[in-house]
Amino acid sequence: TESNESQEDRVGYVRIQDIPQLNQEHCRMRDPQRVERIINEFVCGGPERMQIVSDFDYTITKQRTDDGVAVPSSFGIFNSCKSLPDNFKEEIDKLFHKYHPIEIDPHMPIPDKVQYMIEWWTQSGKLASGFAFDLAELDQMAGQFKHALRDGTHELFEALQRLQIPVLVFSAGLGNSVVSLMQQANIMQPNVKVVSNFLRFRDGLLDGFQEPMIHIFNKNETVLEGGEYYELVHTRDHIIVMGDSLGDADMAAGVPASSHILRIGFLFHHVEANMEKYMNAFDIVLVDDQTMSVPQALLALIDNRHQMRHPHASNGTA
Ligand code: MG7
Ligand code: MG
Repeated sequence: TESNESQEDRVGYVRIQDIPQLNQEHCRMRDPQRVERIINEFVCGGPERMQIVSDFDYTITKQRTDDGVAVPSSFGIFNSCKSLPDNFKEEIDKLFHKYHPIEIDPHMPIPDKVQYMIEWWTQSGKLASGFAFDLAELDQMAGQFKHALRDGTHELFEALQRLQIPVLVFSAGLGNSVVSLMQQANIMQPNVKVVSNFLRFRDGLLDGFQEPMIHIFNKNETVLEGGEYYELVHTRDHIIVMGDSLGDADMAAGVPASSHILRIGFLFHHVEANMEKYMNAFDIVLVDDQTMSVPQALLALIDNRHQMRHPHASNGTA
């Protein structure tokens, strides 16, 4: 019934209502028009302009598994290694009970929290010092959770690899666990880079974490500035950001203002209490969604248009 030709009438324009994954009951959007506009920018711009920035813990891994088995965080995987010194677990738990309430305190201003978080990561690194540690034990622990990735993670990473879209996995957790789990799950491909805290060894003994420290409040692209990865992606101005914590929404801070950023937030805990904040921080909020269906659907749209324009393009297997 609309008579005037607008952008929306163009052949190939994608509408939210035609993307089933975005019309599910548990998929919420504060501003669907904005999401629709960005999706069309992504589809028109093609894979060459895309990059993905994703959190790891409870974003690539599930928040809830079918068998009800709790998935440990990347720090948790390390902390449960049996060969750690007797007092380690006790001391690391003390730190957790001191600092975690500060991390989630809804009243304390962020600048005050930053100091505490730096203290926490620093003391944690000090505890992880001065004893021998065999990384094979960490591999063995991490391997137990390689099936705890969101449904569709393999397919998503396969598509990202085929389309040569860089993926930054940005974690304030323990990078060794992240890489080990992703390797054992066969998703640690050449287009994937993990920026996180990695164990450091000195004279055969553990010596805390390598620098720079990545904590929950400096987890954004500004910590990468000038680095190799930054060079690779700074011209890719179409960005999908994925995370399960509010702070994850800012992971692409530091990219040029002209960029188009689509933020996907996985909300699981205290859904009602958190809904408003998540709706404000993320463009798409997925409530208790343990799949990669939404990012997969977006990638499929980009992929399909790309195939139409370049029907003979390499499929990446050559
Ligand atoms: N987190 C931060 N630190 C630790 C630690 O030493 N042990 C454990 N178990 N957890 C820690 O992925 C980032 C999350 O990891 C937690 C130093 C924090 O709660 C943070 O949100
Ligand atoms: Mg997380």
